[in-house]
Amino acid sequence: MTQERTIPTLPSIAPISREDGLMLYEDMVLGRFFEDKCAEMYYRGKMFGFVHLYNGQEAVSTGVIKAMRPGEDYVCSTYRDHVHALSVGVPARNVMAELFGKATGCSKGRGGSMHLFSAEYRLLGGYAFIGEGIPVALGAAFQSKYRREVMGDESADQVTAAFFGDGTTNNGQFFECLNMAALWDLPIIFVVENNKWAIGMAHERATSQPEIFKKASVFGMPGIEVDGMDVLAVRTVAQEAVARARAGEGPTLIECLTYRFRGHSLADPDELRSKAEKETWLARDPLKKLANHLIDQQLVQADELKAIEKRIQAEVDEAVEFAQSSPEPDPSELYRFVFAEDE
Ligand SMILES: Cc1ncc(C[n+]2csc(CCOP(=O)(O)OP(=O)(O)O)c2C)c(N)n1
Ligand SMILES: [Mg+2]
Repeated sequence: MTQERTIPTLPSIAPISREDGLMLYEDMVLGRFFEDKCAEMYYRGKMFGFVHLYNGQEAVSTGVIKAMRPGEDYVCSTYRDHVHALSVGVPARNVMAELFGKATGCSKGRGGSMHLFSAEYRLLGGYAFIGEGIPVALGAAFQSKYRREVMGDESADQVTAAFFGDGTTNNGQFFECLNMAALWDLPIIFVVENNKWAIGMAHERATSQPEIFKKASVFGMPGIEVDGMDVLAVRTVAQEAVARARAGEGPTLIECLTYRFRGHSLADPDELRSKAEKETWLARDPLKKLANHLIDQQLVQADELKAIEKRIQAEVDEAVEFAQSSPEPDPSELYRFVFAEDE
């Protein structure tokens, strides 16, 4: 078992409304059920290629993206991208179809699991190379600022969120982009999903300073650590960072302490992590944490949450039917979408 860090707790969590609580729960359930369905399809031999699931990390995607203006603001992901795509609003059926390589997929069947993209929902992509998305996100943040300040476009107040893992923070792009974002006060949030592992490499064995949020300070940027299993805590921190970015006050680094409940990818037998470590984190399941909180606060009743789960399961099942019955991309269109087309 790798060394445990003390989980930070926010001094006061902003009260949540019933409406927001249900919205956050629904988004996390969608992420979880979607990924469980992917695992089922993969192990039944229906889905191929590398598939990296997000189970356990849902509070990060939901907490950050739902604090933004999903579909208007920009989100940049990694190869672990299904749930980010769902949180920004890409319909589950178009994400699932992409995983089946179908023409109805959000990347038109050209991308697959690691390359989800949606111009409509401003999802800047999933990326197979680690750190590859960070400069892309930086560019999106730069163009918002440029359009607003140089071209006088008042509507260009979009914020960009770049998601990436703990292991990725040892790569050069991370430091280069932190530097430029701070130098130019860009409207960007760097969201580190510290799940303690980079495939089979434990975080503390790979980095000289395991507390990643502290790396922000050398760039003069706020760095915050947050319990990445607590969606309300993530959301509170993200709301502050989004407000700062939108107000032109520059970037923030948020380190979310989280854990993946499955192996690195569906091809990983997950034999390196100890049973004790896995059990400790499974007991902190972010879905259960939010459900218990909403029930304790008497904002919802258990059967309302059950009804949401039932509805989402039907949505995920429908997504698979849609994906399976969708056509393959037409071979005559092999070279289409390599370059942008005029509308
Ligand atoms: C540039 C580059 N180097 C190496 C790899 C191989 N690789 C794939 S995943 C991974 C670990 C990344 O870990 P982390 O950033 O913590 O993300 P997580 O998988 O935990 O979400 C590595 C090294 C890669 N994809 N890209
Ligand atoms: Mg990791």
